[in-house]
Amino acid sequence: MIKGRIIEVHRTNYTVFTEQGEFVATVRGVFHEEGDFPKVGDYVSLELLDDEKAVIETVEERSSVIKRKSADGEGEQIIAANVDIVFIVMGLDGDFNVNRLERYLLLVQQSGVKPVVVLNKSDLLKPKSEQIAEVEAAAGEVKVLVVSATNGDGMNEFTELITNETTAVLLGSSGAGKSTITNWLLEEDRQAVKEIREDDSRGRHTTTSRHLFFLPQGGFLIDTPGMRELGVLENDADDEQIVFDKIEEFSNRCKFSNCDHEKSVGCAVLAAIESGGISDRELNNYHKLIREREFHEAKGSHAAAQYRVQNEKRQSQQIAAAQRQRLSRGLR
Ligand SMILES: Nc1nc2c(ncn2[C@@H]2O[C@H](COP(=O)(O)OP(=O)(O)O)[C@@H](O)[C@H]2O)c(=O)[nH]1
Ligand SMILES: [Mg+2]
Ligand SMILES: [Zn+2]
Repeated sequence: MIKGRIIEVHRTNYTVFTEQGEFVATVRGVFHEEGDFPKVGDYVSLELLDDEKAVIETVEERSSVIKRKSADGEGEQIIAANVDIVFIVMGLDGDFNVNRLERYLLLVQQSGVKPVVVLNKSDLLKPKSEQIAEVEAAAGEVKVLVVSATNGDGMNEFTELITNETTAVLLGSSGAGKSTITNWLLEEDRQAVKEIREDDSRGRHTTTSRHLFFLPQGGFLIDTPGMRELGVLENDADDEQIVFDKIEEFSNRCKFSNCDHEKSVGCAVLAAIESGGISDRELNNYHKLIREREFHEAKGSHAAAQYRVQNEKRQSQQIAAAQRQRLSRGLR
């Protein structure tokens, strides 16, 4: 049995980083409640099956969790585990919305984790002092950074808040610039950033899942998709994404975590269709979206695999050693 940390949660399995590299892992049938299942950022013990596959046996007690209420207001959904700091990212463009920011602040403070407000895209508009004053008033004691993830302005202050042992999470609506910040911190274009729609400043949901990265300067960073993290719908919301989120919420309550929502027993999605909570058309769109996303993810991981091969020699072993060192420290 070895220890590892969850890098990514997929529909039916998990990517886990260990001192022996990355593994694709499933879970044993010992997990019952949704909240017991491994989440991004969790430290786990796993049994290796071969040099790629593993089974997760236990999840270590979490030092903190960032969670949101489900869209129906009943359940809770864990966004990330073992988090030290949350950067709430908001664009100084059409994304600017102080009420939404306040909801994010509340969510992070309720988790007992330190929030920092990041006003991004300072290059785009001359940040009006009244915008900043408004945000500072809403933030109270909470630190407010004004940055540009594209030209790096203010980003030093950002990196100073992340040490070797820090696990940081980026929250904020789609298009705020979270993936651009991630790429800036990674010093390479690992996260896809998509062209913004001109009418409403929204990005187009290019980040499809939460992912934990090792930062070259030390520490961990979790990028999140611009989902409606608070279960509260925003203005100008993307219909497709709303339907997607809605069905994902139902699917959290399916009996089996690898439910296909097509014919499986105990499927909460099919039950919602029966009761009229989801329409057939919405479900068809959902399946289509899942296929598209899986296709893009597969393409992405293929490119990533090629990238790794090409860089194997170039990649300094020092970085790997430093990562292992940090990880084992994190794992005690
Ligand atoms: N001008 C400007 N554009 C930015 C900045 N940060 C991000 N963007 C753009 O905003 C859009 C959405 O960025 P992305 O990182 O995908 O946002 P995410 O949805 O929060 O991950 C992209 O077109 C980025 O190029 C910034 O600091 N300045
Ligand atoms: Mg993104
Ligand atoms: Zn189902």
